[in-house]
Amino acid sequence: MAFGVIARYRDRLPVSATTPEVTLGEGSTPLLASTRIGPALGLRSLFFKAEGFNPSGSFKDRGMALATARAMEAQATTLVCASTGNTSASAAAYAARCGMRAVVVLPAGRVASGKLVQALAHGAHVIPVAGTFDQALAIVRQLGEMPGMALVNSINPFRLEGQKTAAFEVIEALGRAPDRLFLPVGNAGNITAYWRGFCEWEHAAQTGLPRMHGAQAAGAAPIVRGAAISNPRTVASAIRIGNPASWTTALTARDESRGSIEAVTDQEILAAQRRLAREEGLLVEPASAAGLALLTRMAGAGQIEAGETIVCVLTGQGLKDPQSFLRRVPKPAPVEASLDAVLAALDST
Ligand code: AN7
Repeated sequence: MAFGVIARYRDRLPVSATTPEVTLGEGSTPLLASTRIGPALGLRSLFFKAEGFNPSGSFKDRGMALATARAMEAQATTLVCASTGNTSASAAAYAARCGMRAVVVLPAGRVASGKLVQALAHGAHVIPVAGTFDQALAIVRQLGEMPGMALVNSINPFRLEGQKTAAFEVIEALGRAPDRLFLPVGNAGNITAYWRGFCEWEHAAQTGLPRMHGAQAAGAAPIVRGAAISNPRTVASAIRIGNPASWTTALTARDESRGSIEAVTDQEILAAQRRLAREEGLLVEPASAAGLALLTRMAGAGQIEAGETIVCVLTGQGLKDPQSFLRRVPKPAPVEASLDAVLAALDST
């Protein structure tokens, strides 16, 4: 059976007979029916697209497979990117897989520890800069012009082409497009890619179109405010972005779909993250819970019909950012190794 996004969707992607079939087994992630949150919100058909199941633990792998394949085909030797963490983890993995070099430029001290470990473990050249993600992106835009270099941020058109396959999978799982799709928005590539995927499939097979709902963190919500932010702040480090590269196409997705892009507070994000872990068994990083945070608010305000089919995209794995938990949940203290001590500890929790 074909696996990986290039093999599965070859006829819908910009590949030729000579494009190498680069894969780490990305895509084919589960669309899980909500067992507890949906009913609690009064929604009968809520689903989670669990993108943390991708090989490097985030949706970035879909686009990275294709971007890496096309970079190899163009005889590039080095993948280069700026990143809040997940793009660098993914680029590092695919570069290692293909015998290429990865150069990742990161906002110093602002990348979750698991993601940094991934980039280092895969042998990427990690260069932290004293600045924001947006500043790092400005630098790699220039680096990417140099000989042998392939820029693999979502400015690279093959990234979004690969990422649109997630929309294809959602349609295949449901038999049609959902009524609404919720997802976090950072650099705004993913909302652009999903909308493209839904539109392409609708055009070919009349599968319908969802309303697209993007969530930005309140301290990093340039699209909601209508102005770039020089010093974005949020606990959701993955979407700590002040000047999104795909800003215009995100507005198109919002407006053409009659959707919305709204800000959610860190408190709402962390509450949604906690609920996913405790009520659904799904551990995601804070940014990945932003879509559910927005859905929770809209459902509470009576803006969603009970029978609508809703998909929330959970973009990345929770183990990437252990600090975001450990700051809030104290580690339990050890007790004596006896049944009595364990029972006493159980009583006191
Ligand atoms: C878990 O890795 O921008 O709106 O440099 O890691 O397409 O940017 C990550 C973004 C959502 C936002 N959820 O997606 C990077 C980076 C997670 C993410 C987003 C990111 P875009």
